[in-house]
Amino acid sequence: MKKKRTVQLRLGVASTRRISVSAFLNLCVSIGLITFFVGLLLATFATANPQTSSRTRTRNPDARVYPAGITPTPTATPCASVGSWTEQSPYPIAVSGNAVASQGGSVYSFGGIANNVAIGNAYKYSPATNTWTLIASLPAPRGWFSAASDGTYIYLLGGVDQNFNTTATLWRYDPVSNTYNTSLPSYTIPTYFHAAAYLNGKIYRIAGRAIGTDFHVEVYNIATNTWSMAANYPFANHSLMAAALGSYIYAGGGNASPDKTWRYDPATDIWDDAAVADLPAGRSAAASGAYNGRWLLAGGDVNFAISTSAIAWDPATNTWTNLPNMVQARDYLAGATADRSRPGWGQSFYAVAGNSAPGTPTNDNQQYTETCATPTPTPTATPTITPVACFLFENFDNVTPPTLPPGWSAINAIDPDGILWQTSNSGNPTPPAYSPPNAVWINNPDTISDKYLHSPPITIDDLESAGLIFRNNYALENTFDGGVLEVSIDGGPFQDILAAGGFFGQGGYNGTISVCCGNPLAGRNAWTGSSGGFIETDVSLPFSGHTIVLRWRMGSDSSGAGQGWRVDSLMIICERPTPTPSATSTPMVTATPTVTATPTTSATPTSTATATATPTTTPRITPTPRAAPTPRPRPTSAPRP
Ligand SMILES: [Ca+2]
Ligand SMILES: [Ca+2]
Ligand SMILES: [Ca+2]
Repeated sequence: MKKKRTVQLRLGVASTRRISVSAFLNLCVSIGLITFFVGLLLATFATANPQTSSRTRTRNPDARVYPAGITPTPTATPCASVGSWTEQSPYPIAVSGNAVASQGGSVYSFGGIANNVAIGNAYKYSPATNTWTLIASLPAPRGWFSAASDGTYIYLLGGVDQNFNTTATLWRYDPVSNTYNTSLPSYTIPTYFHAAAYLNGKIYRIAGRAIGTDFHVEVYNIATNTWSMAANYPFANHSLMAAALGSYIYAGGGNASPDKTWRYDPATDIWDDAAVADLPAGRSAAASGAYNGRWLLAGGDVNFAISTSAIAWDPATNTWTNLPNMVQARDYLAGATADRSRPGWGQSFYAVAGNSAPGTPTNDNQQYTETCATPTPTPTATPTITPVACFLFENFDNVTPPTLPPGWSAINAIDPDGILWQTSNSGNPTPPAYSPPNAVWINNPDTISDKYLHSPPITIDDLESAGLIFRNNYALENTFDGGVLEVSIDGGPFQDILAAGGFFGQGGYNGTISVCCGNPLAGRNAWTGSSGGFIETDVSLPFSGHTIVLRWRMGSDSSGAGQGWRVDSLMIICERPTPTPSATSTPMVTATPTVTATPTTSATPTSTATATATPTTTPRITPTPRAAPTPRPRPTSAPRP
């Protein structure tokens, strides 16, 4: 039987509503200016950012550092500019063979080889401020190793130590506490020059250099804290690259058959050659990651020479495309994708450090950014954008509870009580709504359940990157019951928003659901415990060119109830490229300057946007944690308020 804590932390003070969203929706509708709405959202971001919380694991601390002065829209960049590389603030030290991962909008780089020895230095890069900051050093020096993030922690795998002894250590870095957990189990075969990736609760260590060259694939299950073997990589290989996209791990390149690529399917435990086209040229020791839905490889050794070349593989067409060349040719570097400024404003890929020649490390920080996913900027392209395509606002206030708004639907995959997601204007958890009177709500029964809330389809066209903001009030049995956000892309199966490539800017998952007692979300990161009233959750939606359906999913286990989960004041906004100067007076042309101007004004406390939209200036109250008894299990007939 499961052992449960009897006391659940409950945060008692609700955040204070600052903007009347419903009133503003009416304004938006009457004026018909989406861009004005976007301006309000920027003001909302700016005013919400100073929020602090005493809880320790609700979201990444970087979520609040986005400066309001960042201009989200690139200045007059024509859409023909598919992507470009620029040097950003240099890495603090010259290094190669470092391990890089991103989490919560920051890029983290660990260790590496400097002066021909492995080092322990580690740094965090914040794209919003273009600055590197020192973080806690590795527990011991490491080089030629790999990092992967599960959205909560960064896992560091193997590599060589200061004596070039090969290790199999698994360390877990916690960005919130800036500490390392060194008590996780090591994997079996010590390696360096391996590849690593995170997918669906598991970390993969793929091949690498060992005593000889290794072909094993070891899988760390985060929930069970155990390693197991997956199907072997098709041949022994090292200095190869990997990335997770969708439901698969992709790996390829390396020192052996350097043009070969493979797709690993965890469901079948099979490495598939044909599922991913082989590389146009042999490549090894490159930076690798998922970017804008594709597998990006940057630099490395191409045909055995240090290269500036960058390529991307598109799963939709199973083809590799040449990207613009990097600024500097580097190998034995590493990279990761992170938000440029804040969720929804697009992402960049960062290729950090690397060698300019054998044994010659550098401190480059090369940023690849695609400002426009469509390479053909015909003059008619801009006017044909339909502004409503990537726009969703829902405050759940224009219906009578328990009715859902049009386009929204609820279903229980495991239904012990017949209670579906529904609108609600009273009851627990309190407050009942962020924008009164209604929020959407689901109960947390004391038995196994799996309850879905589906959004209407949202089309994010090729010229946009999208972000989701919603208000999130959950009181779910801590670590045993929880909620997740999932997405279906173009009618495909639902997957966790993080697995699909989304990122939380703030208010992300705060725990892992226990595997003990039948919760359908067992082992997954989720919202669990109590948010202490409504918090803000921001999610980037890097699904340009796709139609998505969002799913809020509550899963509960076999005993122990909670008050439930509320979602309110939900908005999806999109970044649009600045039109070319030749574009005539379409609404977009006049609208864009408003968008770019708003962040600047909102940087000051007396922002006009804030003043217009906010009738009250009550400062947000920092919640104070206090212990309260776990809510008593309620009869199933009672939960609907
Ligand atoms: Ca292949
Ligand atoms: Ca509402
Ligand atoms: Ca439970």
